[in-house]
Amino acid sequence: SEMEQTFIMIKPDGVQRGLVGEIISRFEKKGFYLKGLKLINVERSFAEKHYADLSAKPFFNGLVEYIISGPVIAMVWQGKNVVITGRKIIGATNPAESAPGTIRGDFAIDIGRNVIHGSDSVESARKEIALWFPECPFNWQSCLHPWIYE
Ligand code: DAT
Ligand code: MG
Repeated sequence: SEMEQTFIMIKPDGVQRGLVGEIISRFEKKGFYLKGLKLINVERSFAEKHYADLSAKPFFNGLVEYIISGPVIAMVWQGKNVVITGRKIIGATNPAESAPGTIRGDFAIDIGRNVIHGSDSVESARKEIALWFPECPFNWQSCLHPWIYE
């Protein structure tokens, strides 16, 4: 899992509230590597595809409206166990239950304004990266690698 990748998206509220630098900083300082990054306005059909698994949920339309309400930051992060650790950095889905110290625990109040998305498994990360980065994530290696990994 040393080369594991995850898809992370800063949602429109995170961008509007100026949390982009803070969020990127948390992933960077942990020791993960940024392998893809873009500011993008997504169309309704694209947002519906991203959240296809939730299409039967009563909150689906509101969720899609929220995601298309402004630009988002789409990213690929790489590192050992980055999928599960990324989810821990982000915190629980409902900010009311996210621990302080997590992104949602520190910066969010309502479940429908929870600032950030992170893939929930290696398999969904693979699908989401293929959807959001058809051009393929950028491949580079940090010279700090041996200072972070044994
Ligand atoms: P997560 O984003 O933590 O992976 P999820 O994939 O279950 O959570 O749901 C995607 C998003 O949908 C979530 O970030 C916020 C919204 N959502 C989930 N459950 C909800 C609920 N019960 N009511 C309103 N919005 C909800
Ligand atoms: Mg999810």
